[in-house]
Amino acid sequence: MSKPQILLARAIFPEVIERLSAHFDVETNQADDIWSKQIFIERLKEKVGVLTTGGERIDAEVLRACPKVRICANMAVGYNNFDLEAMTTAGVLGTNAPDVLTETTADFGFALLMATARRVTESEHFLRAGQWTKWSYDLFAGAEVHGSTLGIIGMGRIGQGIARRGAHGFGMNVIYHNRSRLTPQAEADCKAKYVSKEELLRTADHVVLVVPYSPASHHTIGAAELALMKPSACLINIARGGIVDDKALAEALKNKRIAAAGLDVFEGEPVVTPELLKVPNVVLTPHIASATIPTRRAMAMLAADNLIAFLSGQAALTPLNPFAVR
Ligand code: 8YV
Repeated sequence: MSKPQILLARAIFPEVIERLSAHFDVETNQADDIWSKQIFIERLKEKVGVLTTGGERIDAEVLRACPKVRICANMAVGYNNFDLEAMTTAGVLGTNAPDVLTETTADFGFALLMATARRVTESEHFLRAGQWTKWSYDLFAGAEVHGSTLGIIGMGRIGQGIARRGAHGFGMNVIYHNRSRLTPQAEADCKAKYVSKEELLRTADHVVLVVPYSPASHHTIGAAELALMKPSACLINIARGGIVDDKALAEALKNKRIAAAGLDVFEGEPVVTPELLKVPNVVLTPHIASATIPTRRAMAMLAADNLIAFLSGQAALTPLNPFAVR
C-alpha cells in the first residue's frame, strides 16, 4: 500500500526526515529554496500534510488549490502565517510547537536585553574598527540591568521565563501587561506585578515584547507609545515583526527619544527597515531567539509528531483548531 504524501517546506534535520519517512512518502526541500506561493501550491497539491516554518502562508487560496491537505504542522510557536479561520472553514488542522522553545527563547530575550543595555555589539564594532585607543571612565557606559524595572508586554510562557530570569537572577522589579492577569501563584513565581500598558511604558527601564502577532497587536509600540517611555529606556522585541512600528522606532532611536533597542524580528523580514541599519544604538539579530540545535530539533520533532499522530488517526499533540477536522 502506498504511503500518504507529505511536504516539508524547508530544509530540516535528517533525523526528522527519517522519522517521517517511516510513515509517509516525503517530499523535501533540502536545498532550502524559498518557493514562490505558486511553486509552494504546486508542491503541496497532492499532499495530505505539510511541515511549515513561520515563513509559509497558509490561506484560503492555498487551501482551495490543495484540497487534499488535512494538516499543516508549524515548526514555530507563533502561527500568524496561518489563516486559522480559513483553515477551520476548510476543515484543515493547524498545529504549532509550544513549550519546547520556551526556556531557550527566554534565554535569548535576556541575552538581547543584556547586549542592548550594556552596548555589547556597538562597542565591539568600535573595537574591531580599530577605534579603541584609550580607556575612559564613560566609554560605552550603558544602562543598569540588575535592580532595574523590567516591563514585559505579553506574559505567556516565554514572558514568564524572562520574568523569572529578571526577578530571581538579576533582582529586577518585574511589572507586566497582558490581555489577562496571571493567577496569584504564577505572579508570585515570577515576582511580577500586573500594571496597565501605559504605566508599564512610563515606568519600565527595559521593555520586553513577547506578544503573539495578530491584527489587534499590530504596532503595539508606535510613536505614541515610544513617547511615553523613559529617555533612558531600552526596548526589546523578540515577538514578531509588526508588533513594533520599525520606522517610528528608528526615528526614536535617532533622536535619542529612548536609549536603545534590541530587535530579533522585523516588519517585512528578512528585509530590515533601512533606517534601523543606520542607527548605532540598536542590536539587530536575524530571528534567532529559538536557535539552538537541541531546541530547533525538538521543534521539528514536535511538528513531525503532530503529522504522524493526526494522519494515523490519533489526536494531534498541540492542535490550534481541534474542531476543524474533517
Ligand atoms: C521560529 C519563532 O524559529 O517559534 C516561533 O514562533 O518565531 C521561531 O522560534 C520561526 O518562526 C521559524 O519557524
